Amino acid sequence: MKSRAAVAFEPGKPLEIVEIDVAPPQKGEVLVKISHTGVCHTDAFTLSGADPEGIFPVVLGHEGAGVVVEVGEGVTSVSPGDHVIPLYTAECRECLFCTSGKTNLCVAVRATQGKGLMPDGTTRLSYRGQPIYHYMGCSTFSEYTVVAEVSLAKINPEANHEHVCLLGCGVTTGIGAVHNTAKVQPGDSVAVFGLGGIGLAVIQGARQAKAGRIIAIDTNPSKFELARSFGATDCINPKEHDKPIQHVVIEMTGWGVDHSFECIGNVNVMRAALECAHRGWGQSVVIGVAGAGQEISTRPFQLVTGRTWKGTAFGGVKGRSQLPDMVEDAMRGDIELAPFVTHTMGIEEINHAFDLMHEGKSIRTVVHY
Ligand code: NAD
Ligand code: AHE
Ligand code: ZN
Repeated sequence: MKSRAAVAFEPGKPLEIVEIDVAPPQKGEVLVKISHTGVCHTDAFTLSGADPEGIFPVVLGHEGAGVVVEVGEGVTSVSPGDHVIPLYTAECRECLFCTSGKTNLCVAVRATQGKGLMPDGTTRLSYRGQPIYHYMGCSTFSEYTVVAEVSLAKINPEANHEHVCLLGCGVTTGIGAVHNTAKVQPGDSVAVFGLGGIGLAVIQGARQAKAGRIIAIDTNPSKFELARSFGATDCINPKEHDKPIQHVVIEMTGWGVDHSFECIGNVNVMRAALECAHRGWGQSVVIGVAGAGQEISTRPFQLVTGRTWKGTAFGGVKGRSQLPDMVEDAMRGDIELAPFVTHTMGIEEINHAFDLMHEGKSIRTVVHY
């Protein structure tokens, strides 16, 4: 079938809106009509060429919501008409990782997903007879996309897709990092580096966890108002200080914070986030994604003196099991999604969404078909 799609033909170039061909879903696969998709910084990261797994031409997008159109052979957990959120972290419920009880990092489709392919090693997307690669198992920048059954969370059909698409990545990642990865406890102090969709979701999660002090840090002070409304108690702009930001946080708190979160993808800030964690027990969670060849470093003494460095993917959330309940939370108002949506536009304007992100003017742009 034909589908309107925003295709990244080359790294560093604007997306092109074209009509691509989408082949029918094969065994264990599902054809989904995407209604809305958020634009996450990771889409921009891969488009920039910095992603070691970046492969072109590709249909990016991984923060979507839509409706099942057709299922392939053997698919039992969803049917045509079901409302779904595609998952870039699958949940097969059978692999070593799914059954470990320790992680959400399912490996059922991860190897082929990283190569831009469906689990059988081929692609369902093409343009003028040439294959187009899938992205993160989702490719939500196409109106119709094919996704593995294990990569779909079935959600309440009453949910507002313009909002709950953000649970496909940004908001779930931030909130999940607080509850599943850091396990923030009432009264704990928190520092959040980077106040985009991820950092603001961390702040929302920290408030849910009844954290005490929540220190929000960004070089763009226009983000502070929303950060305060989500629960930040202090907002700091590193550009207004002549000492390293970790020293500023330590001076504000005495010995540092119980938990810090890096939500930017900057390896120097990852170091600062680790080093502002409390002596003896503070932990720092890396959420931001850094480009090919970049590495983190610190003095080992920072770890010897009791700090822990952690990371999280999709906030540790098991998508098929836990995302439907998070959608219910959002419908009840226990997760706030509307304030994240600063812009909405049609797929034809998607390059503007990337411009707004790079200019620091948006939190999330939601694109509709
Ligand atoms: P975003 O661009 O919307 O937000 C980033 C924020 O960081 C901006 O507000 C920007 O002003 C701020 N910033 C930039 N440099 C800074 C600095 N030196 N000091 C302080 N603040 C600075 O991005 P986003 O969509 O919120 O994503 C954030 C990061 O999280 C990205 O790296 C993205 O790829 C990653 N991510 C990871 C996961 C995961 O599962 N681990 C999921 C989603 C996104
Ligand atoms: N492909 C990159 C890494 C990109 C990355 O770390 N992605 C995050 C999700 S970002 C969502 O916006 C993630 O979940 N990673 C775990 C996984 O399995 O992909 C690289 O460095 O190769
Ligand atoms: Zn994302």
